[in-house]
Amino acid sequence: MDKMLLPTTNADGLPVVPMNEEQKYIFDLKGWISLPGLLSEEQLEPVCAHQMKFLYERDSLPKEERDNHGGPSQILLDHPAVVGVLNEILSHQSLATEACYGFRFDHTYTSHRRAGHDNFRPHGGSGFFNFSGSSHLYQMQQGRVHAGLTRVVWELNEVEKGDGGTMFLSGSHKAAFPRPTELCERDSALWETYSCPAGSVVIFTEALCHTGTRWTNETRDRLSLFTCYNTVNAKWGKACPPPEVIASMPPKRQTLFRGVWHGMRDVPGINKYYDEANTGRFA
Ligand SMILES: O=C(O)CCC(=O)C(=O)O
Repeated sequence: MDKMLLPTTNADGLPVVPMNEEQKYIFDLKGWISLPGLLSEEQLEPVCAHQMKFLYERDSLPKEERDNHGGPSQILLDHPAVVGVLNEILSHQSLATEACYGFRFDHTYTSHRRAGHDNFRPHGGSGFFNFSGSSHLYQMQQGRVHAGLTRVVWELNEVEKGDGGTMFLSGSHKAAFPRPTELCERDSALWETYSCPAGSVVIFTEALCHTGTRWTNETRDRLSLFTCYNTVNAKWGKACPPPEVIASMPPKRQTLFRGVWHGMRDVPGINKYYDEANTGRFA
């Protein structure tokens, strides 16, 4: 793959952090990877405040901030370390330029969980064998992988061992056999998870079997964004941020919200740009 055309900086001009060889191997082997401690306290504080207002006092926010990824939370969308991973596992080279990401935003939600909240519902797996309409697919060639629908979980509060972070059946994105129910019960030794400081990211292919579980920490809530990215010409979730929110972003970040198509030849015939007529909004 010619990597020269992949963006080398994010929308704020920060250098993209490419995946190293160990990270690539772990992601392909397990189907997920964690990137601990990506945000400083100065970055984290306004993001957390924005998420809480978005959840509980939405009308108090200016219109251009009324979205999970509005206002201060837009920096999460294309954090240099996240772009580095998505460049490697998801980007479609022929739709990427230095000014335009080779992948697009799919959908997101924010989850604020107090002790006792339970989201145990294992789903997914065997994505290597899925056809493309599903989006939950995983492909690989010698030295290269493609993860279709990819989830980036931002953990905005610390997650300690036993707290109840997302759990993964590592390797199940390539599983050939149906998953036996008893191997996926909550206390199965096959589940893997993570602990991390506030401001960390966990990235996984939706082709992998995964689940939430019970949040157990009585003194610290879980506050997470579950943001999905997809191939430029495919979309799984329906939602898209309001136009005012996208309009408030720098141009390269806006390319995450372009229409869902590929095309060919030169712009505007090929989907390497964002403008108000080329948006993923349906309504
Ligand atoms: O609740 C969680 O930790 C995982 C959520 C999940 O399974 C998903 O968003 O696909």
